[in-house]
Amino acid sequence: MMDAMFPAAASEHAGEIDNMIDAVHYLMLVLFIVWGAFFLYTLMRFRAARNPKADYVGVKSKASTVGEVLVAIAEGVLLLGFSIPMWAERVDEIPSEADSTVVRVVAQQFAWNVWYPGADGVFGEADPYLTDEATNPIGLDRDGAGADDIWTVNQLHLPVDKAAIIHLTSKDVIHSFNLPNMRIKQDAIPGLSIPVWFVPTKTTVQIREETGNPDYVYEIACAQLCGNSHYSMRGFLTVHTEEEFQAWLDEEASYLGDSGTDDFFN
Ligand SMILES: [Cu+2]
Repeated sequence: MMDAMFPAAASEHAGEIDNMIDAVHYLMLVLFIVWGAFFLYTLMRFRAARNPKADYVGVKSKASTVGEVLVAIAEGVLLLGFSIPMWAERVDEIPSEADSTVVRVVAQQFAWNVWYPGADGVFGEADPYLTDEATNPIGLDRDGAGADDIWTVNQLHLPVDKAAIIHLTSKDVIHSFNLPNMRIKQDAIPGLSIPVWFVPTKTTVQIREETGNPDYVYEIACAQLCGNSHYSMRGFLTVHTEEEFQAWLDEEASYLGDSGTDDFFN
C-alpha cells in the first residue's frame, strides 16, 4: 500500500523488504493511535478537579501491561519471524559463483570502482603500489590473470534475471553501497571483502517503460557519510538483457589495447 512511496522495486527480494517496511509502519501507526488515545484518557481521568486528594494506589487495571505484552509479541514476530530469516538469506544463501555475475566494487573517496574478471573469469591481483588515481585506481596488476580484467568508475552493468554477487570493499574509509531500487545496502569496509547478492528482475529499458520516465536510471548511492564530497558519490547501475550485457563487456574489453592504460570511463 505504501509502494508508491518507495523507489521502483527491481530485484527478486524487493517485495519482501517492502512488506516488512509496511508491517513495521502499520504497527507504529497502531501504537501511535492507541498509546496517544490512552495518554489523552489518563489526562482526563486523573485530572486535578476529579482527584482533589492524591491517590496512593493508582491504576488497578492490568490493561496497559496486557497491551505492552501484545506489542512485545508483535515486535518479536516481526524480528524473529521475518527480519532475521530475510537477513539470513542474504548472508548465508549466497548463490554459487558459477551461476552468477561476479563483480568487485572498490569504494573510495569519492567514487565506486567496478571491477570485472574479464574473459578468463579470474580476477587479477591488486597491488597498492600500482595504484594510480588517474589510470589505475584499483592497483590492478596487468601481468597474469589481470591482463583481461575490466574496470570502470561509477558504472555497474549487470544482466537481468541472474544472481549478481558483488564483493565489496573500500580503499580508504567506511562507505555504504546502496542500490535503492534493488533494496540493497551494505557497508564497504577497508580491509574486508563483503559479498552482497541480489537478482535484478527488470532491465533499465523495462523500468523506464514502467515508470514512464525515459531518463530513469538505477543509482548507486553512498549511504554512509564518508567525507566532504560524500554527496557526489553517485554511480549508476545499468541492467541489460544477457546479450546486451555480453556486448557491453566485449566493447569494454575492446579498449584493452597495448597502451597499458585503462583510461576509459564508461
Ligand atoms: Cu562514500
